[in-house]
Amino acid sequence: MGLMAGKRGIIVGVANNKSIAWGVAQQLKEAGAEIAFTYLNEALEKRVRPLAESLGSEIILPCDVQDEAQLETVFAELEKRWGKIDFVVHAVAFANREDLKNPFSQTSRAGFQLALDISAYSLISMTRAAMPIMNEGGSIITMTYLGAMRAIPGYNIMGVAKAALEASVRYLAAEVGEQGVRVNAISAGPIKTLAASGVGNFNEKLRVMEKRSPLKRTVSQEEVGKASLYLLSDLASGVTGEVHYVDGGFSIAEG
Ligand code: 0WD
Repeated sequence: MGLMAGKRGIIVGVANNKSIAWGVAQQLKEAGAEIAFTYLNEALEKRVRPLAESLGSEIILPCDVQDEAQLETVFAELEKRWGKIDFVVHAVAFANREDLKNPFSQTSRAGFQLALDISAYSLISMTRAAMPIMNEGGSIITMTYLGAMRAIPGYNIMGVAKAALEASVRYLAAEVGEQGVRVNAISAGPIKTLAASGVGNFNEKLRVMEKRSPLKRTVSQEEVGKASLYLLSDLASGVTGEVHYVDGGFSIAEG
């Protein structure tokens, strides 16, 4: 019997087989979880559907987190099919390319709103939509980055969005704890994915990790998946409101 046997939940944020969310999905499946997936649009559906089906998933739904009605439909569908759920994985983020490239003070108001809406507000709306069907002992996780804490060149508006995301984790955890639900974030080191391709100097970030992190290497989707399994399972039943680093120790080492 796996750690997640009998547990059901949803993963939002698989774009392709390089996605961090896909690393999480594989670990959860191996541990016995039943998983529903979402895709952002039809182009991504072509990639997500076969991946989801390869894990035996039967619930694969469209979900643009900016569309409140669609988000509610997703959770209504989960209620119809399953009644209750045990976990939510939030692994989405977005910022306009020019807002990542331009000097930070040039960030447009619209770009600020877009990045914060997709990357941070969506955790709030997703938690709101999920809570009515979350079992006691349920767990919600999201993905963040060190750029929330430090001014990392090229991360710019995403750093502000991740800071809002991390604060939201604490406020949500404080609110839903009474219902026996936990909310945590994983702060992952740089991993080559579709989203990462929009961040300037990304290869440089990987090289710096290899040089300066205590483990002297980068981390993998699989390693983020294993830490996610811990936070989503009963192994972490006493842990909530945390930002858990999976970065080879980079954040504690001298710069
Ligand atoms: O180095 C990295 N890759 C790190 C990523 C280090 C630390 C944290 N993270 C975070 C990201 O900021 C994000 O929150 O992990 C999360 C997952 O990102 P990922 O796995 O690196 O990237 P990717 O495979 O691209 O998945 C993110 C997906 C989007 O992909 P694209 O590239 O098409 O934007 O988020 C989804 C989309 O599928 N997404 C949305 N989903 C629903 N509604 C939306 C939206 N509006 N916008 C983007």
